Amino acid sequence: MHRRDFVSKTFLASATLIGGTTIVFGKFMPKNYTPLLLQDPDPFTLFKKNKDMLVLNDKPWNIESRAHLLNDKITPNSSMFVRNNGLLPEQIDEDNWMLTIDGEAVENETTFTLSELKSKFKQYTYQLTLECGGNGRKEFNPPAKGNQWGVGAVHCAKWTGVRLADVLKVVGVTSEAVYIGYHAADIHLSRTPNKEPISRGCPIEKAMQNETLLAFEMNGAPIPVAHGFPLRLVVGGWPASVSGKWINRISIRNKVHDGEKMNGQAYRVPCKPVSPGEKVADEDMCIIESMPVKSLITYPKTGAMLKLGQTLRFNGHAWAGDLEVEKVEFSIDFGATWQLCELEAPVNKHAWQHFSGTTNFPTEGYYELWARATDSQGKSQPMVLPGWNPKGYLNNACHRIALKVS
Ligand SMILES: Nc1nc2c(c(=O)[nH]1)N[C@H]1C(S)=C(S)[C@@H](COP(=O)(O)O)O[C@H]1N2
Ligand SMILES: [Mo]
Repeated sequence: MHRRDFVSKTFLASATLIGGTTIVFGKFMPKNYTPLLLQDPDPFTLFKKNKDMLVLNDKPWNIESRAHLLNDKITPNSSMFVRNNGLLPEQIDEDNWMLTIDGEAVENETTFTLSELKSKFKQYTYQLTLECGGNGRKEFNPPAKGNQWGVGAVHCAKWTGVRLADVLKVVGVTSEAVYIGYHAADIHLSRTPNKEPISRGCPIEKAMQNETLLAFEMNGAPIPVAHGFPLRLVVGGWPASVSGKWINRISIRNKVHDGEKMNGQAYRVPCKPVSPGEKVADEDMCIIESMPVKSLITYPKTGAMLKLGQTLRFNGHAWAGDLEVEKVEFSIDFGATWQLCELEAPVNKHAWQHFSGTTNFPTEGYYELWARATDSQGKSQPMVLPGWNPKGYLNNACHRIALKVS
């Protein structure tokens, strides 16, 4: 099985460790033997994920996080959702990893080794919010095909790498440059050679932003395999599909990149609002760029039981794509009245912001806590569902949790 191959090649080629534990008699292990623990690993063990996460699909792996698992200010690997369009790369050789910069609008096509990237350019660390364009898809009606994400396809980890802009300046970008497109080492589900699972990108202006990184570390350690080891493009605030994992080539294009999942209906929404269920022609669909304002209550967990008279202190995160979040409000009366939360500034551009608040409950019974964020242009989250679209993207409805006071 391919997954097994991947596991044995990646984890066992040189190491005598399983998940950080030494295989004591590893040197006596037969050459092509796969330890029992790794023969059919569950995804939680394989990817070191919290067991409360939800596996939506195993081929490709799609694993969703949950609001209460995202309470940390910096999301740890154990709580990060995984979204793969294809199969994981089968062989990852960090020492010989290359990144080629090519395309119609490159001055000098250049190939860098990973160690050249690390040594030739200044390194930066940013916390960057990555949300899948389809986060919240499961609420749309009529339903949209695709992974039925609830609220957990978002994370904000700390990425370290070099600025894509610094690399592009060295290779040279002609005045024709419009877009960049990434290419990666993952494998198409059909296993057709040269067919890519996904190859997306962004306009050259976004690529040139200070925070757009070619990252090789996440949260101070090598990037976990599922999240793009050994090299990932990280583009905060835009659909996470722009942040290519396992990248080995970036093309500087003289037109909008036309790689896999850039065309047709993928990662696009109707340019003008449509009625639910309506068919929309490809030419009337527009590429999703900056993600809309959104918030998530990460504490307490929905279903929390409170004592009457107890003051609840709650908290969460809010983000707004390329913009900042200006305010977060909460309601315990189904939106009849709203109060302001405390809101922290982002640690850097495109990092989510933390909100918190306290509230008391007048009597025993069932309550809901709702949160609503507003961006720096005055746009707020919709209460329930935003505009229906054929592929179920951009659901930024208010997050709500259930509470019982007794
Ligand atoms: N090479 C490659 N990059 C990829 C993908 C992929 O399938 N292959 N999936 C994209 C999508 S759709 C999302 S939402 C994010 C998910 O990132 P994560 O798995 O680190 O959470 O990665 C993006 N980058
Ligand atoms: Mo995605």
